[in-house]
Amino acid sequence: MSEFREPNAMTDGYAQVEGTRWRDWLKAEAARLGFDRCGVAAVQRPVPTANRFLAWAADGRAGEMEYLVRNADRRCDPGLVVEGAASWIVVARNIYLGDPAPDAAAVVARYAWVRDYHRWMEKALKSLATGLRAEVGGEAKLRYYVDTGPVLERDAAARAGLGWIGKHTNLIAPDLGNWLMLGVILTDLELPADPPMRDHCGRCRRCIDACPTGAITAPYRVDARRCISYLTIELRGWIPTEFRVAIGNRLFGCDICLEVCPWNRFAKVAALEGIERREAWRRPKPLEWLELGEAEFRSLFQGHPILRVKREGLLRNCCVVLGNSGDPAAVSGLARRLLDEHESPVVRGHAAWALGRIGGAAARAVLADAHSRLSAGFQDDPDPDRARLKAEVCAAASGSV
Ligand code: B12
Ligand code: SF4
Ligand code: SF4
Repeated sequence: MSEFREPNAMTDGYAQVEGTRWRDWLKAEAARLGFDRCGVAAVQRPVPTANRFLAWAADGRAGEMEYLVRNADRRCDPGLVVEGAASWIVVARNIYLGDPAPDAAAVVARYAWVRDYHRWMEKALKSLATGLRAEVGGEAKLRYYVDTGPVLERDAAARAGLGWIGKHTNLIAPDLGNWLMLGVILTDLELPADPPMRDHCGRCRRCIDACPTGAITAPYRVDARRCISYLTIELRGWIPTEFRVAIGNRLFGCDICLEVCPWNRFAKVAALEGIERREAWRRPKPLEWLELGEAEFRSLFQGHPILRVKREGLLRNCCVVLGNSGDPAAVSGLARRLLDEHESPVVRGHAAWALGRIGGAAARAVLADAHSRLSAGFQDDPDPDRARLKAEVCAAASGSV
């Protein structure tokens, strides 16, 4: 909207009235679309926390999430994403549905109990952007993202006054806690900004102390390579052995640092009307999921976040959780995976590790069988996954896991 940039007192006054009207419309419409929070921040170029992001990326803390580093310049400068970018519109949706079953064999992160948030949040954001375009009656540029763009969503959310960034690096709203998913619209419209909120973490460090892998290496700093969420969702292939025990019963994602945050005493159970959810995933069944074939996997998780890890990733994670359970009832299922020559070496290798952890005569017999089948050509298999599988079996069979 070019008239917004006229250095003219009359026009500027008009723009402010219009901007306020649009912002009010936005908040009401966002609420109607089901969002629990909506706020506006002025775009700054580069974003004031650019150096934090660049240092994080330069340290290698993004691990294999190379896409975060590849477009670092755009992440730090919204003007490279939308020409003439002037405002962030940020929305948040509460996804809290209560807690996992206390006696569950495994835990799936809460956000994955509901249909993939990218889909329904993007749909609602598209409606919000389309409505705003009609409201302003102009050629406004409006680009919306839910994880899908080169933008720092938490940074924008904090500056738009939705809450503050806690030491666990997630956004906390004082009256809702930290169970919020975010989405943003980046626009060239100049909208009046909301005031940012101050940090209320104080001297608390519960999240840092609770993290089982030491991934929160300092307040407000997460090393993704150590984070269970990264290890069980983003990382393809082999989970580094040093983290497998610490993963415990976390089958997909991790909520530990979020769970311990005292601000969740204000969390409210979300209505999430019209959004499909899987209450059964409060109590996931890793032994049953270990038996899933490709087609069954796709049909069970279609439209849900777990689809992202593909069958190989899910079965790999099931093996780790079952190994950590120490439950001898898991031996036969793990043995089937390990001895199946058509199974992926990654799943077979993690099954071997799990059998090594469970121990006992039955597990040792399976490992000895696998070892003798695989030991031919043990030293120099040219395929790195097969070579790794053999090494995992060898380590598990010799009792060194
Ligand atoms: C990559 C990524 C991850 C990685 C890395 C996480 C991380 N901490 O960086 C992994 C896979 C580990 C991950 C895990 C999770 N993620 Co994630 N993830 C992302 C993604 C795609 C990019 C984040 C990023 O750029 N990280 C790099 C770091 C450097 O940036 P940053 O943490 O955002 O920090 C910036 C600002 O916050 C600011 N800042 C940070 N600290 C401080 C401190 C002070 C004092 C100040 C002033 C500023 C400041 O500076 C930084 C640079 O601008 C975002 C979506 C998006 N595009 O933003 C979702 C996102 C951050 N993830 C989200 C969620 C829900 C999770 C999980 C809870 C999922 C789960 N249950 O398993 C965990 C939480 C783990 C944790 N403790 O962070 C939500 C967070 C919602 C919220 N309430 O904050 C997001 C926003 C997705 C969404 N659309 O809702 N995630
Ligand atoms: S999500 Fe889990 S592993 Fe990652 S920082 Fe939080 S507690 Fe640590
Ligand atoms: S647990 Fe404590 S330090 Fe961590 S984010 Fe919550 S209030 Fe802040």
